[in-house]
Amino acid sequence: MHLGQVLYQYYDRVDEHEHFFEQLNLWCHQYKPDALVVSGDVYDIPQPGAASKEFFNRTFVKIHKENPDMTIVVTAGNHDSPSRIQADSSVWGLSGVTLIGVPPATDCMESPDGWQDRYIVDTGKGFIIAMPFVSSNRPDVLQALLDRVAVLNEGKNLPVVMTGHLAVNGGDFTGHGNIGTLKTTPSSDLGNGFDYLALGHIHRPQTIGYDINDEMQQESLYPSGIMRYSGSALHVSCDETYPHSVSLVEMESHGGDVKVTRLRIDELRHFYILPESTQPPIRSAEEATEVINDFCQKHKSGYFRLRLDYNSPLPNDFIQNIYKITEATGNEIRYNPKPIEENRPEEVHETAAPVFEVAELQQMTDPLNFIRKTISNYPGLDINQIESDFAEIEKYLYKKESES
Ligand SMILES: [Mn+2]
Repeated sequence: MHLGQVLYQYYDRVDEHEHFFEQLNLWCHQYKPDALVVSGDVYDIPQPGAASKEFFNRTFVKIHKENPDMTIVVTAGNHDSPSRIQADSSVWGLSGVTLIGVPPATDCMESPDGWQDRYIVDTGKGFIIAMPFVSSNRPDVLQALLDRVAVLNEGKNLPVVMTGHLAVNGGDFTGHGNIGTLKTTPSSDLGNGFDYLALGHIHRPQTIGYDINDEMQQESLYPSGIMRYSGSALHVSCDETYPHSVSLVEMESHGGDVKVTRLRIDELRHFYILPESTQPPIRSAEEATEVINDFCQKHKSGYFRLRLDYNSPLPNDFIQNIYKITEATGNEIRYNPKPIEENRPEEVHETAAPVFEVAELQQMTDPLNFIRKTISNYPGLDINQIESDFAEIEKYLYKKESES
């Protein structure tokens, strides 16, 4: 959900999230699902502000109150603090909302059976294994959870759902930047025994192993055992040009067919690149003003990013004009200040260091791998120092994880 996200260090997205949850709540009333499952990245940052926490509380209390028979399961993603999400778990449990932040302990496989039950929700109509983000692959743990459910499900034959927050091999990761920066997991490491693996982390809705174009259909019928990303609630960047949706999943029994209906999300603000790719890039302040004014007249809302000609840069103070124009629209039209530059001379292209921002590193599951691959572009950085810093942070996180 990425609650509390701020784009371009300037725009909060509260009204966009509100617009999304209004639709989600209506769908809950309309389709009366037995369960609502959120697979990670509740918040955009590990230490969300009071306003974001208040938003989560208000929204989920409302959804729960209006749909009291629906089980709600929410797990932490890589953007969340496992222990902070877990800290609220017992309070939410009073309202029948399962909130899971901390994954099974590193030594859980040495403990007798029973630890699994903290992660298993029996809705009476089916089982949900609520697995939060784990920084390493743990196939034995996932299989132990599935085996435990198999025992509980004996003679019942109810559908089994498991959550996961990771990038699975074979997925389409458009919108996640350089693919080399994503750590992916083979699907064979995710265990056997689920009918539906509800995946989070990748923003594009898709079923692993099936044609991505199927996403344009409203409904699909799959055999049991699918792995699917429902996709993010909101577009997170200009690169996400595909439609976003909520997956309505229907299953009769364990091992039976899985029907997926895509509920298309109406977004308050879309992302645009100006001018369109059929037009030449912008070459002057006058051209830019015209393009932006034209856009503001045609569109009530949206995020836009400019395509500029590298050889005729805009004057430095032009950005103030842009904000003047967009602010007159009452914050409905928003500006991405990182332009796309075209017609860069070859040699500049070759020597230009790829610039990455902290926000981009946060989107990666394996930022260290990305840094290793691009380190030659940053002569000022010492890879050994960075590696040892990462190791120290990882050690600290493991310690925190096992303490909670
Ligand atoms: Mn994520």
